[in-house]
This record gives sequence, C-alpha cells and structure tokens, in this order.
Amino acid sequence: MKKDITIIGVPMDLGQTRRGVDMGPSAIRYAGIVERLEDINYNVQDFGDIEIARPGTIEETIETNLKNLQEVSTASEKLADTVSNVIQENRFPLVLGGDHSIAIGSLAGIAKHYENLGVIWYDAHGDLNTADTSPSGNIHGMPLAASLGIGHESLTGIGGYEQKVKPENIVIIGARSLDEGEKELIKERGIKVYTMHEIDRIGMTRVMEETIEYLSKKTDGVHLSLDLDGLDPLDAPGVGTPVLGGISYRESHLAMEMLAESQIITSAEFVEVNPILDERNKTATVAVALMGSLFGEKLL
Ligand code: 4U7
Ligand code: MN
Ligand code: MN
Ligand code: MN
Repeated sequence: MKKDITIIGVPMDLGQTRRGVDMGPSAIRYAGIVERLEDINYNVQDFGDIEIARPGTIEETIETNLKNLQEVSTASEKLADTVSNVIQENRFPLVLGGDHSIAIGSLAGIAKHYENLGVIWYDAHGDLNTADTSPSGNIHGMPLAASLGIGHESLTGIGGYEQKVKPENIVIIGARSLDEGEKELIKERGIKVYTMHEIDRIGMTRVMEETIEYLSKKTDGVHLSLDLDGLDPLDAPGVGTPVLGGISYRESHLAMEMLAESQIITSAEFVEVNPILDERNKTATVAVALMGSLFGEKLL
C-alpha cells in the first residue's frame, strides 16, 4: 500500500508578482521533509528542481494580458513529463512549489494515468480565473480553470490534451476570496465548495468525511493541491496572497490525518510557500508537519 515517494521541486515565481516564492522548495527541504518521511519508513527520492526560466528570457510571441505566459507554459510541460514519469515508475509524486501555477503541469502529468481523477483544492482562493475574469493577470489564480480546460490554450493544452479533471470530481476547501467570474463558474459547472462558512458551521471532521465519501465513490485517484494560504495567516504567514480568517493548523492537521486514514490520495503538491515573507521558516515547517500527517505519521 505504502508507495515510494519522489519529491519534485518547482522553483516557480512567474505565476504572480511577489518575489521569493521560488525559494519555497529550498525552505521546505530545509524544514526537513526528506528526514520526516524517512522517519516514518518511506523510501524517498529527491528528484531536485525543475528548471524555470527567468522572466523575459523567452521571447513572447503571443499577444495576451497573462503575465509570463510562455515561461509558465514551458515549465508546465517539463513538470508534466517529470510527474508522469514518476507515476510510470509506480512512485508517489510529491510536488513542492513555487506558486500555484505549477498545478497546471502537475495535473497534466497526473491526470493521463487516471480515468476519473479527483482533486482536493485546499485554498483561500478558487484559482478559477481566465484571462477574461482575472483581476490581476497572474496565472497562479488560474490553474484550476486551466485544468478544467477553460482558459488560454497555452495553459489548457499542456500535455497534449484539454480536460484534466471533471468539475464534479473537484472539492474546494477553505475558500474565502472568490472573484465574480469564479463564483459564476462554480455554479455553472457544479463544483463542490466548502467555504470557511461551512467549515465553521459543520466542522472540519464532517467536511473531510463528506469530501472523502464524495470523491472515493466516483474517482480512481485523488490529487491533493494544498495552497498554504488556505491556512490562516497566523499559522502560515509566508504566503503571497494571505486572507484573514482561514483554516487553523489544528484543523489542517486533522484534515491530513483523515486523508491518510482514507488512503484515497495518490499524488500531492504543497504550494505558495514564500520564505521571504515568512517568520523564521514557519510556513515551510507547517507544510512539512502537514505532509507528515498526510503520509500517516502517528502521535503514538
Ligand atoms: B493562489 C486572485 F484577484 N483571485 O486571480 C487573482 F484575488 O494560487 C488571487 O490561490 C489569486 O494563491 C490567488 O489574482 C492565487 C485575486
Ligand atoms: Mn490561494
Ligand atoms: Mn492557490
Ligand atoms: Mn496565494
């Protein structure tokens, strides 16, 4: 049951405008991810980092308001290939960001191995924008839309196919900052969302019970895409787009333990760790603790 793990670093910062998130993979390694997983008896291989172009080094030939579109697209293809090879080797891909635009590549590499991939999007945001709805032009606000096949073809076509995930196989957890276009898309496509309101109201235990029940019935694999800004900025201050009133560390810890118990997770990524904005590497440390729980670390 317990798969060997391959860690893939993606020092991507082109999907947004705050410098430092490219150092996320280093910060997470420094916080001891490899040792943490080895301590619970995993075979862990560190692939190292995917090469990311510096902004402006690829000549932009496409007219668009999306920032660094070609650089993000090129990196996404590389990441998709790498992740796909890891799955081919029957290993568990654990992707470390980097900004959330990397999910476009992760999902492109993962989804081709499943008939019906499920996705848990743990985030303050929906990441369901397109060039038309985005208030910022930042691609890290678009990866879930792109993975549904909605948006610019340079993002939706990664891996040579359009739809990586079906709307009914997605669960968003922790949402509290959704743009108008995102709200419309959620309603139109029937995407399941647990906003902070539902988490407050029914509690994380029930949110996760329902999520696991909902996804395990109809999917043959589930990708966890965890944006550290899903957590409250008090617990995870080192993120580029913090939003007040988030999921606590304790609730997140519980969520990861419940996912470990359910054994539904087949790939994962932890994104948006920015050590420059952090307090003594707290956010990377939280990320590593959550990964420990996700992979079955026990207190006793
Ligand atoms: B993240 C935003 F307008 N929605 O599109 C946008 F609020 O990956 C934020 O979840 C996106 O951190 C945040 O720029 C992207 C904004
Ligand atoms: Mn976010
Ligand atoms: Mn995000
Ligand atoms: Mn963010």
